[in-house]
Amino acid sequence: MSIQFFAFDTPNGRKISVALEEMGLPYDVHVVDITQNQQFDPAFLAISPNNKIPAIVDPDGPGGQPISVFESGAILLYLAEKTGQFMPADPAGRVAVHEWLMFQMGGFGPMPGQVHHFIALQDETERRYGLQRFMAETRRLYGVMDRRLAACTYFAGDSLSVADFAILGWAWRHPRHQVDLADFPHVQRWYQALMARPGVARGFAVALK
Ligand SMILES: N[C@@H](CCC(=O)N[C@@H](CS)C(=O)NCC(=O)O)C(=O)O
Repeated sequence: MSIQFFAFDTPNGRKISVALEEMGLPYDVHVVDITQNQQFDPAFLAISPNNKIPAIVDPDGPGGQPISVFESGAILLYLAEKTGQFMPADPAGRVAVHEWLMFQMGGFGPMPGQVHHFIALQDETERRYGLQRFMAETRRLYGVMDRRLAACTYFAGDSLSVADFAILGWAWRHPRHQVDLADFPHVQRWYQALMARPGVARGFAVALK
C-alpha cells in the first residue's frame, strides 16, 4: 500500500519527495497549501500536531499497523529503517548520519530559513539586522559543510545517506539565501553530484503545489 505524503514545495517537503523517489517507495501526494493555512486543518493536525509540513501516513507501519510520522528528520529516519536504504550498517556510520541529520535539523534549516524571512521585510532597519545576523550564520554553516565534504564524499562518509537528502533540501534554496556555491567548492561538487541523480531529479519534479 502506498505511503500518504503531505507536503508543500519547500525545502522540508523536498527532502521527503527526494527520499521517497530514491528509495523507490510507492506514495500518493497530498498538497498542503501553507499559503492558504491548510496546515491548520484539523485532519492535518491529527497527523502533524505542530501544524507544519511534511508528514506521512504509512498504512504498512510497524506490525502491519498504520502509523503517521511528522518532522522531516523523523520521517527520513523512519523511511531509512523501513527500507534499509541510505543508512549505513556499521554503528559508526549510523552515528555520522545522526550527527549530520541533527546538524541540518537544528542549524542548516532554521538559519537559512531566517534569511528567507528577513530578506522579504520592507523595514530596512529590521531587514539589515536580521540579514547581518542570519546570513553570517548561514555562511558559517556552509563553511562547516565545506570542510566535511573536503574529507568525505558524502556527509556520513563514503555512502549516500538520508543526511544528504536533508541537507540537499536546504542547499537547493542557496539562491534564495544568497549563497554562491562557488565560494564553497566541496559543497558545490557534492550538490552537483546529487542533483545529477535521476532519483533526486524526480524528487524535485514532483508537483507539490
Ligand atoms: N522541523 C520541521 C520544520 C517544518 C517546517 O518548518 N515546515 C514549514 C514549511 S518548510 C511549514 O509547514 N510552515 C507552516 C507553518 O509554520 O505554519 C521539519 O523539519 O519537519
